Amino acid sequence: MPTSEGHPVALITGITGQDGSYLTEFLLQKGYHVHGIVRRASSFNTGRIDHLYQDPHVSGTRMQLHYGDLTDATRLGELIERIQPDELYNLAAQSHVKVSFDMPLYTADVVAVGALRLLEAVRDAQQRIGRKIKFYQASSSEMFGMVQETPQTETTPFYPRSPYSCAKLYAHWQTINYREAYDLFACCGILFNHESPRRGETFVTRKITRTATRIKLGLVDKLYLGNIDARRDWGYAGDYVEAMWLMLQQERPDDFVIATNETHSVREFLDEVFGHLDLNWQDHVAIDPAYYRPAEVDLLIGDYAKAERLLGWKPKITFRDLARMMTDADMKLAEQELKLRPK
Ligand code: NAP
Ligand code: F7E
Repeated sequence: MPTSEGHPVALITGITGQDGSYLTEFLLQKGYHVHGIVRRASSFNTGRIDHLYQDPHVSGTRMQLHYGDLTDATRLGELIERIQPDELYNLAAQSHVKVSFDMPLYTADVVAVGALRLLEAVRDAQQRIGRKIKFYQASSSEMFGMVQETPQTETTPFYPRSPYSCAKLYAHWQTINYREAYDLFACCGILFNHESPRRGETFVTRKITRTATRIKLGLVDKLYLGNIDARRDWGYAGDYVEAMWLMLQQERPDDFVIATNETHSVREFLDEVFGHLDLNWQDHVAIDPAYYRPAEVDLLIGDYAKAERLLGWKPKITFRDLARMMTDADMKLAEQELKLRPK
């Protein structure tokens, strides 16, 4: 290792997550050799990347998985030293905002200190191998929290409102600090919410498309939600991973907002999804305060002007197309469930 044979080498933490799966597809198409760090679990957690799996015994394999965890500095250092990636994408996180209120210390360990562990390992490995390892940090629009100006840009002051966003802000500033202090090629992508049929099922968009399609087929009757007045800038994950890669192809490292420049409420997402299914969401949605957060982010809307100007990036999938894409994909899952259900 590395068995790159002329291919650029990428290492991805969080390869089994939504973004990790789209980024792996993207990089493989670009000719990269992709290494991914996977957590050990008692059942398989590679469902999102199984279609990309290549038998390591076959020569020419360009995707390899390695056990590791962002809480384990020794392992991270060893993997970076051995793989010697050209580019490292840090996508791993306890990424659920509501869960971060239940598990603040764990969230900080993985999200905040985890990023620092990687930055230290990169700094160390670079000195040994004598060349740069480009680093991408998955920063988040949640860092804007109680927004200080609208729309939010790279210069908008941060005001985090959850253990998750406080941890992301720590990782964000450490990434910038390592760039300035040690000349690391390190970029932060401040990504606004991005969704897809591979979105985790407890995030609000996927929870809605998954349950609405099951309601349509009579598998369940109710959808329980929290604050449906919250507004987000929702884009498509497949569009957003390209922006991550573009950041690492620039002459100079920098930070970028990636967004759609539109904001929609959870209610509007319900309108799109239930409307597409010829249903009225008011007949099925009930509010359960258990889904409220101790502190909420009411409104997010980004401005991707800098990314468009310097990276030539802009989103392709609209809000309506995203809602329909997710609904259609979840309808297939609901149909399978109906078929397998005992009569
Ligand atoms: P996701 O689907 O929740 O995936 C998170 C990934 O991190 C999974 O592969 C998960 O592994 C892994 N992971 C969790 N804890 C870990 C640990 N201790 N050690 C190693 N790996 C660990 O998240 P996503 O939506 O793809 O988001 C990717 C990144 O972007 C995250 O850092 C997220 O916080 C950030 N972000 C996301 C959005 C968004 O809207 N999606 C917006 C801004 C920023 P398992 O599969 O085993 O759980
Ligand atoms: O909530 C409201 C909830 O959990 C969106 C992560 O990827 O994006 C994501 O964080 C809104 C919130 O995403 C339910 O209160 C109502 O206002 O889908 P979400 P999030 O918290 O915005 C950012 C950019 C990240 O970085 C994060 O990693 O929807 N909401 N009812 C609900 N949310 C959930 N999850 N479940 C509900 O029942």
